[in-house]
Amino acid sequence: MRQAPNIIVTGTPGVGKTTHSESLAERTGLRHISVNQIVKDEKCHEGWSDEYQSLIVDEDKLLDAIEGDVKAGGCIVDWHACDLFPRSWIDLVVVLRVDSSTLFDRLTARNYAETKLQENLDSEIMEVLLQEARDAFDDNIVIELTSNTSDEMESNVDRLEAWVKQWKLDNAS
Ligand code: DAT
Repeated sequence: MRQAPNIIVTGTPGVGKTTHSESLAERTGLRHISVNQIVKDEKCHEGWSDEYQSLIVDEDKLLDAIEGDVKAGGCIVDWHACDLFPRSWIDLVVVLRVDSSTLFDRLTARNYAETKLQENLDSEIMEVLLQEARDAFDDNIVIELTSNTSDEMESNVDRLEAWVKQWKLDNAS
């Protein structure tokens, strides 16, 4: 049994996964696992895709790389995909959402190329990652939070911190 919960923070690039995960890790002592960073550091990829302008992730290698940490509990897994993680590993899935205009501004600030920017805006509008999370995990562990403003982020992190505290009380051995 885990002594601390595992949380996935997911959503379209630019919604605020890293910012939320770092803040929540600081407040709770949970460990932020930036999957992007692990893919690069542990070379869990099969090279670069020109079409998607991103690394082609080797999912088996990635799961092997994080399995030990995640099974021990207390991890915040920050990535734009969630359906590859075994259900038994995960206690809560947080799907962050933003308005299109906000996402446009954030991805433009990151110098995203036109096609990649449009694909991500479409993905957010079509709720692709929310649907993916609902298909992959029980509905009662998937929550959708908006991340347009700093105030919203603050209240999201407050809420998640309270959830972690309650999980620990409920699961104390
Ligand atoms: P992601 O990890 O999902 O790609 P991020 O955490 O790097 O996103 O955030 C992208 C940018 O948007 C970054 O400059 C911080 C800013 N940001 C994120 N969430 C925000 C929020 N709720 N309010 C204001 N700015 C936010």
